Amino acid sequence: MKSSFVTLAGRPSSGKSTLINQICGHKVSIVSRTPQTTRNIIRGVYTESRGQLVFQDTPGYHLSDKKLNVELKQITETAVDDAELILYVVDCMREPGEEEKKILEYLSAGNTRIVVALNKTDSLELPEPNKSITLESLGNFLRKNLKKIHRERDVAVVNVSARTGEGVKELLDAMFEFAPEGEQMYPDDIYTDQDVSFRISEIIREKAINRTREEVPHSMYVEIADIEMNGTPPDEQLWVRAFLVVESESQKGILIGSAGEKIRAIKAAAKREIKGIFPYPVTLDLRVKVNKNWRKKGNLLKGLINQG
Ligand SMILES: Nc1nc2c(ncn2[C@@H]2O[C@H](COP(=O)(O)OP(=O)(O)OP(=O)(O)O)[C@@H](O)[C@H]2O)c(=O)[nH]1
Ligand SMILES: [Mg+2]
Repeated sequence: MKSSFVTLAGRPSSGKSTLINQICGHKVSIVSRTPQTTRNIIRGVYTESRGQLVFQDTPGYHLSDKKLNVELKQITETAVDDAELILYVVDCMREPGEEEKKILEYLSAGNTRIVVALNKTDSLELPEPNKSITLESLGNFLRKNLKKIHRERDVAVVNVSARTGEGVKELLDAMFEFAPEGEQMYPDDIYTDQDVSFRISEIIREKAINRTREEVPHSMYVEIADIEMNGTPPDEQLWVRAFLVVESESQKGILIGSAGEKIRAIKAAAKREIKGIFPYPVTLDLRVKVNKNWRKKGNLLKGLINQG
């Protein structure tokens, strides 16, 4: 059987997490319109008759000197360096800017086989698509840059829509073609190996990101203060006490909202999703607190990005 770790790479918001979720058939990694949503290496498992692919989602590759961004770039680079197979996700609606060129430089310096997913092809059907680039010219540009080191047979380019699933079958064909023979790494029914506490914290973070704007999504992290499983099967109940942590009192005010409206909406949305994932009732106690300048605190950052 075929068996491989597949490391995703690409700019922020290119659709890496959406694609993993589409392939694995489950919500494995959180998604938002805000760039730099993913902050951890998150695994999603896809198993079928040809074999098993273990996808590793990564933070979007973003050029910035800020401490958090530097740490995120570092974990993406390490994951790419260690990769068995790379799935490089490119937003076909965006011109390849400085970041895309840096990623190409980085990817073409290694000799790992690469499958390029030209993503968001569904957007080409919008009334006013970006006319300055075509799928063909973008594909050629990427192939040309990756071919510096890679032999032609080590790069495949596939057009997909992570949102609709169009092209995902062809993408899987290309990945199974490149994947080595090996042993199955996870049982058939496992689609992710994230622990309960991390998954819950990510769901809360997604619901908060999707209800805030500008700097607030980047200024948040989630702290699970307590998590307890009470009762005995089949009457177990999960009890969670969590904090949405922000950098300032004004951000705290935004997250709480007028008369607590915003935090209640975040909590309700998070509870709905948590309920759909775990087979037991969940009680969530969610509050907001401030940790000034947390994005400059090295140990805290390392702890946050190394969970999962
Ligand atoms: N139209 C369209 N939108 C997509 C597609 N894939 C992803 N998106 C949207 O693009 C945005 C970013 O998606 P994510 O999956 O969070 O992107 P990401 O690459 O994981 O982003 P980071 O974690 O920030 O690096 C979201 O609003 C998605 O809904 C697609 O195939 N078509
Ligand atoms: Mg992501």
